[in-house]
Amino acid sequence: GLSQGADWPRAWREHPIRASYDVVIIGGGVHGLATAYYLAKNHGITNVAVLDKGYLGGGGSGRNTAILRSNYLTPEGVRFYDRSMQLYEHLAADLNFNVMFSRRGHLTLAHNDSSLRTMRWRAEVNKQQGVDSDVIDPNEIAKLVPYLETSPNTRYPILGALYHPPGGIIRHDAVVWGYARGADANGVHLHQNTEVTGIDVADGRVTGVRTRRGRIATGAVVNCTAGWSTIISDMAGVSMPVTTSPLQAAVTEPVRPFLDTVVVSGTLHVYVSQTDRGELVFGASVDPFTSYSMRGSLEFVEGLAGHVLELMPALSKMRLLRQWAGLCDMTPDYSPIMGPTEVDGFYVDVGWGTYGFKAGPVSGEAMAECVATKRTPEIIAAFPLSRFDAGELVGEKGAAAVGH
Ligand code: PYC
Repeated sequence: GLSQGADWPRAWREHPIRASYDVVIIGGGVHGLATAYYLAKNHGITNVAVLDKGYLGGGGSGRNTAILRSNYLTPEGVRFYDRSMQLYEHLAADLNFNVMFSRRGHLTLAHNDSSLRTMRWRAEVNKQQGVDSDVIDPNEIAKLVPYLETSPNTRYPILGALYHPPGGIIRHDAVVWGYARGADANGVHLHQNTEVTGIDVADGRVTGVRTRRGRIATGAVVNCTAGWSTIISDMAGVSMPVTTSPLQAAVTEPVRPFLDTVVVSGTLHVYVSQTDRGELVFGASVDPFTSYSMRGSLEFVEGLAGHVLELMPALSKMRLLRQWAGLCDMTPDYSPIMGPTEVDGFYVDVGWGTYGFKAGPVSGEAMAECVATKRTPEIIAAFPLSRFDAGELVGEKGAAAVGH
């Protein structure tokens, strides 16, 4: 079967590395590729290179659980993620690539009074920003997810849920491939296996990037990495309040479709959705330690299985097929760090915690505008690095899918 595709054209090309580029983007995940795509498409800046030390989409973009939503806690967060949802909605048409966007509703369960209060708070903030989101009761939840254990006699009874109808899932690899293909078609160079080893700064300005394949002269560098974001920023002499923790996930064998919403339980530290192929995709909270390790653990699957069965006892016979981990760069307020830095020409789009994938399109659009116009767009104005010194935090911990 696969040999039938032998003559298919490559989705993107390989080029020799140029001696200089107008913009060098470090990190070939959805953020880096989207930034390159919008630089070319929206601003006509095409002398752009995206560098990745591995392969495109091999980091967080290929390791997340592909959930999309905009039901955040702060007005700044809600507006930002809602713009991403709008871009995701039209992404297949924009990129002429099937990204399999599936809008199916997103439920965040509340098992105690304090989570119910936070859900009500989020619902009100969401509605004020025009985002469809409301608190519903266990009867309504049971209608949406018949296999969920909604009886009041369980260890963690479900008291209600934040229901966000626009939420859903998408094929995360397709998003990466679509942006890569679109960026390539617009003239951007994509360099895989090109690890960055240094960033040259002279008189407070970026002058170039050193890689294992040689030096590139440039006046603009965008750090779109996750996991290694502090290491890259340190190369430019910019330090950031970020710690890195693994987040583990797992997928089951495929079964007939029975779950057509995304279900999240913060108390039980689990979220689950069913893919179009029928697999159940599970995730949890970040591991309780900092590490660059992307190894899965038995402890994680044991905890996950126990928690999933509290929610859906009918799944007890299902078999897990795979588990994996990705790296999450956590900031003190659980919001990203975006925009220019004290080094002229060095921009950051980092610190995504567990929210990075869903922000890919809006981040790319905003970072491209920031680099092209040298002005910070309004939609990311709340997320500068300087906010930690100024004490102007944008607290989004209460909108985390699960407790961290
Ligand atoms: O914030 O929706 C979320 C999420 C899902 C998986 C990790 N974070």
